[in-house]
Amino acid sequence: AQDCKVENFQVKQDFDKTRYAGTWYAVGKKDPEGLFLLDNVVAQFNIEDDGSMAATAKGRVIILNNWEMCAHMFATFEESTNPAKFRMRYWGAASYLQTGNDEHWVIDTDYDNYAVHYSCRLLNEDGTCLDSYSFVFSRHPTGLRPEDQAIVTQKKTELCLLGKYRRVTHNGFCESSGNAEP
Ligand code: DAO
Repeated sequence: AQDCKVENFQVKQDFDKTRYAGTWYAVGKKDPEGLFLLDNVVAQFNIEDDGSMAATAKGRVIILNNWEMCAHMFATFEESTNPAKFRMRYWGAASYLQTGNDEHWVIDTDYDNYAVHYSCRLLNEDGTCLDSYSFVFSRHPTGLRPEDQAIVTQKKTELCLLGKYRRVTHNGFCESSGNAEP
């Protein structure tokens, strides 16, 4: 059944944050209102000494209408009763970057190749999502393996977001030195 109600979205069963740790390349993204991260998005998930999950991320952004830079972002994750549903507090290395506190759900992952993330920022009265964003992550900067693409398409469908994603390119913008960054 496909009622698009956020509370009915299935997330990864028995999510294991230890296996999730490490580098993930965003290869697809459904943007929220007022999108922030454009492309070259790479996230590094870590398990802290206290067992909590944290992340650093880089990505190309445009701030103040016209200034392009590589944003360095930090995030901490608050656990809930569901191991795949976190609350993510995030902020930038520089004060003019975006800060926020979003849902962070791991919809599906095989830990070794692909992951589908989802965040609803605002619900409609009927329980569907008014403002969401979602990342498709790959362990491989080149993209998803063909065998993972069908699974990811199925998950996009279950999130009622099929056709709303764009490809996230990686052209080394955040790897080369000399970018404007704090
Ligand atoms: O790009 O519009 C957007 C939404 C993304 C919010 C910024 C997230 C920064 C931290 C990312 C951690 C790993 C997902």
